[in-house]
Amino acid sequence: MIVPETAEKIKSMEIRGAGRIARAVAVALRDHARSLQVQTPDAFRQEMEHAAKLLLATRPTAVSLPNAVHMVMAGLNHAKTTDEAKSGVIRRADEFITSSQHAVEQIAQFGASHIRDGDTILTHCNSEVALGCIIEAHRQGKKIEVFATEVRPRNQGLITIRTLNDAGIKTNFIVDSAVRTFINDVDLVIVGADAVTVNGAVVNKIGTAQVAHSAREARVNLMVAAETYKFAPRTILGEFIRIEERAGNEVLADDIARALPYVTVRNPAFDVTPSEYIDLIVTEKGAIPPQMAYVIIRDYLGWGIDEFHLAFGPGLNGE
Ligand code: RUB
Repeated sequence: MIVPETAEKIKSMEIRGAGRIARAVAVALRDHARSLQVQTPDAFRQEMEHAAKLLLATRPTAVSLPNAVHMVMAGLNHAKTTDEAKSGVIRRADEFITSSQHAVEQIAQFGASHIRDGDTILTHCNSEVALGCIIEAHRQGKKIEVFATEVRPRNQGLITIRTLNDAGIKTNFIVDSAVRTFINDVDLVIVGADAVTVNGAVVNKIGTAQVAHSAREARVNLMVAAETYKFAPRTILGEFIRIEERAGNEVLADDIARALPYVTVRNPAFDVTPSEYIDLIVTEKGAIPPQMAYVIIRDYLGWGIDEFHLAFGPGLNGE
């Protein structure tokens, strides 16, 4: 049962944020593998693929989701018996969960080193890793202040300000459209990512591109905190990241909308910030300029590399 339940929670956003989604998916696949009572490795694989499909269909944008599924399902490779397949999946899932938690901690350390004593930071949406950097800087005794946006329509900013408040960090809560007004008071913008493409563009909560635009105009640096499993291997092949568009009633109540027949509500959940607006992407492997996204994909996301070889021949490094 855990798979349909997890899928439903991801769809409804009870489980949300790219990293948490990825870990929830790994847990669901692991527990599903544990509970399966099938006789043959083929039947086991079929059941696992069915579960993976259900999870993959929940939200289309966060690349951490297919990356996590792929890493866990790799546990099936070379398994000759059902027991081998089962233990392979369980081991891969546990490895993913542990390395994801470790990545979040590592990014907090690296990210905090880019925050100076006295900095005012602006963040948009609710990113576990972006907040990790801010909280770590505060823990190190740096005197910082934060501007956090409201994040219409789902108000993820409320989660952000609670977390910052609990950490004892001085925080200003602003509506999304006030970013331009306050950007001159800000030293650094830190956001998370749902996906990073091969050309260093970052897909994140709707409004991030506007924040980045304001930051660039005001000469304020923008740092993205993103684990390597948020990088999108298939963008090497020219694939686009699908931007989720959610129901209009998240923005406008149905009864109001019904009375406005000429009005259509558009509700994209994410937008794309081009690499020119990004100064640094902090990953658990270190901080890189966005132009180096290809290297992260090549070196740390093995999957799909065979397909790249088929498409392009040997990699740039001659492998
Ligand atoms: C969440 C969002 C977050 C990223 C990164 O969108 O855009 O900035 O997922 O989060 P939603 P994290 O609320 O629609 O899921 O750093 O926690 O992985």
